Amino acid sequence: GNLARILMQGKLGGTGKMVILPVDQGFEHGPARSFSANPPAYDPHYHFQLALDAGLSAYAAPLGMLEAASGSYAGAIPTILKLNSSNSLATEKDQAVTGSVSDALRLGCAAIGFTIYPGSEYQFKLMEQFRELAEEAKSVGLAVVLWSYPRGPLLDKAGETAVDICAYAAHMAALLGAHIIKVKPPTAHIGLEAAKKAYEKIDISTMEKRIEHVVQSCFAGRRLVVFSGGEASDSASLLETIKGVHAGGGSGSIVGRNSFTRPRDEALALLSQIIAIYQGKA
Ligand code: FBP
Repeated sequence: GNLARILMQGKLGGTGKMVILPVDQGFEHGPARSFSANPPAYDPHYHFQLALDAGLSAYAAPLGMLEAASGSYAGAIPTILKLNSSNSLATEKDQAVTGSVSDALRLGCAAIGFTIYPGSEYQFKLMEQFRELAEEAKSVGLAVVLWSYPRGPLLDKAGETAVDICAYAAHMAALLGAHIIKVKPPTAHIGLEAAKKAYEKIDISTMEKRIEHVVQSCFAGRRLVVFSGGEASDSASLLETIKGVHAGGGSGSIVGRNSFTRPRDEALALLSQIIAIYQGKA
């Protein structure tokens, strides 16, 4: 059904791997931080066209972004309607519900997307909101993508990507019933004191090993786990991380800022290098 639409789309169609373009950063970080480096990116049409021309698997965005271009691009590429959003003016580690399953159906989306912040003081509310929306989405045949981003009083910046915290967040996303689980690339340190002993026997020395561990934590590899691109960085270090994701058995990448903050030609070149990694050609 709809999960297959994502897995059959674009240059990675049929490989079991995917590269997704997410453009919710305008909401999360503000328009200038997101789009001023490459002004054509202020236009919602730009992102559909970029995802299509790059041969990506899907495009994810909040309601207004999809609506503003759906007249021209409906059906051209599978879309993921992001159903909740945060913003940089907020002091809480929380998200507002900003779309519905019926919006996703009306716009012909393949999936809904949702963010939880495990560790935040709002985590249980976010999980309960997700449960309800995921149940509704599945009942009408939509796929379910969950961004699981640890955040909150217990975690400093390093703790948010610590390998044990990342694997824990990914596992909770699997338990919550997500079809596609989205986390940040894990770093080689342990965030939760109580987990230290368990990690004495787990190899977390390389990105490949850490990815393997996160994928194993998602039902022994029975779920699709994709890793985000992160803030704009140099191509070499991004590609290095993505090679680790591929080697460790990750199902793909979600690359937002590293795509649309670059001029279009550079973005297309970088995305084709990323796709080549997942095709096993790099
Ligand atoms: P990027 O590739 O730009 O990191 O996009 C992935 C993403 O999950 C976006 O969907 C989201 O807006 C952003 O990262 C959130 O990042 P952060 O929580 O670090 O501000």
